[in-house]
Amino acid sequence: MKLLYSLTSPYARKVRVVAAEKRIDVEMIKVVLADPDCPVNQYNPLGKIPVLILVDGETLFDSRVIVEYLDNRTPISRLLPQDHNARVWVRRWEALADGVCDAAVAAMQESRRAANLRDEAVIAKQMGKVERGLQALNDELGDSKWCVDEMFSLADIALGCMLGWLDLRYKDLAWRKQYPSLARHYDEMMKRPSFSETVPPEN
Ligand SMILES: N[C@@H](CCC(=O)N[C@@H](CS)C(=O)NCC(=O)O)C(=O)O
Repeated sequence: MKLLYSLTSPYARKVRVVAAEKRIDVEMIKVVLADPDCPVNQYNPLGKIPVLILVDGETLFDSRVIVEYLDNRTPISRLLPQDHNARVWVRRWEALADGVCDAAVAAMQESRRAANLRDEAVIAKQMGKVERGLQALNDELGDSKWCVDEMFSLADIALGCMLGWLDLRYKDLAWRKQYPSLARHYDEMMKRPSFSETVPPEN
């Protein structure tokens, strides 16, 4: 199996952390999306990473589908609970964490447009999603060590990858100060090699 990824993609990081936690060997193929020869469109019509290329040549995307596939490949370190309710709850955390990332990416793209094309209302709308999402995640986590049922799961991985990406792209956000439960959770995540070894580099 091969994974098309970049070092800075929070969605690809989610897959990399899952593969490491479950000790699944995946050949990592780093791509540069801005490169005109980037192969991603051949494997995902949406032109997005991550993409998992299976041994028979079939491809899987997006990150939520890939992590489910990997979690079912081996019972080692189950990251999606077997219990239906707990599983739905984990997926809800993942949807919220990924959604915060989606909004933060959209705000960043808008803010990079030339000043005469930039729409501040779009940025404010997207940043509203980021702030409400972070507040909800912080409140729901509260004093718990892990997001769902005091068990390490995909919910924790998705949350950590989103926060790590905010650290990279939104240095002024000061989320640690505003959301202490998230800060504590992030420190806990950093104790895991799967997470600390995949921190996105400055570039
Ligand atoms: N929902 C998707 C999001 C993937 C995504 O947006 N990836 C970004 C990189 S971080 C990308 O490939 N962007 C290229 C584009 O949108 O054209 C997932 O979870 O995999």
